Amino acid sequence: MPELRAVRGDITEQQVDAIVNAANSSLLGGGGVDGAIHRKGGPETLAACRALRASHYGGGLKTGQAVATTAGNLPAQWVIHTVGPVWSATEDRSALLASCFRESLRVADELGARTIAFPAISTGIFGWPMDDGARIAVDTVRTTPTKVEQVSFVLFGDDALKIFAGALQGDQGPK
Ligand code: AR6
Repeated sequence: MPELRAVRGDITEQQVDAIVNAANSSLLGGGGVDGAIHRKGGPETLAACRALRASHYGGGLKTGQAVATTAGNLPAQWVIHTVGPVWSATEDRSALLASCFRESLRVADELGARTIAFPAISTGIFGWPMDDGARIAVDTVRTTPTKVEQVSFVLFGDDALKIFAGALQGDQGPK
């Protein structure tokens, strides 16, 4: 069971083995976390993503799946790209969001990563409500067997940090 923590910050600055990218299925970049990671990762990361598209991921990466590349110029060693679901008010896509966290941990184990940082996947451009996204993130990481020793949730704002800190405390029993 890894140590879980919530920190305020920019995921591209994390000194961890692997950072997780809230990507899209093209794997070729976008806005939000994805844009920031590609800007700082640089040409090596983009080239690795292009190579994935040219090989096993010709059709792109499916929602809920994860795949790793080099982190290029980032302080981390690897970027684990995962594609979160777009929020829907009419369809329950929670299993796909949970799958992003589970699959990212599986890939981290394959790499031998011991420390990993997640952003609040799907809670930006993809519109997922932060409190529900935090609950799914924390519950999934808590219930996924892994060799990872430390999982950091890296949140951009104070509100998100508060919500994740609450989700982390929530399961520790009555206060
Ligand atoms: N560090 C940490 N958290 C961040 C950072 C950062 N540098 N930048 C944004 N956030 P988003 P999504 C927060 O939109 O919702 C892209 O175009 C942000 O405040 O990055 O999964 C992709 O290519 C929010 O809480 O990811 C996809 O098309 C959270 O990270 C699409 O956006 C996630 O926001 C994915 O959308």
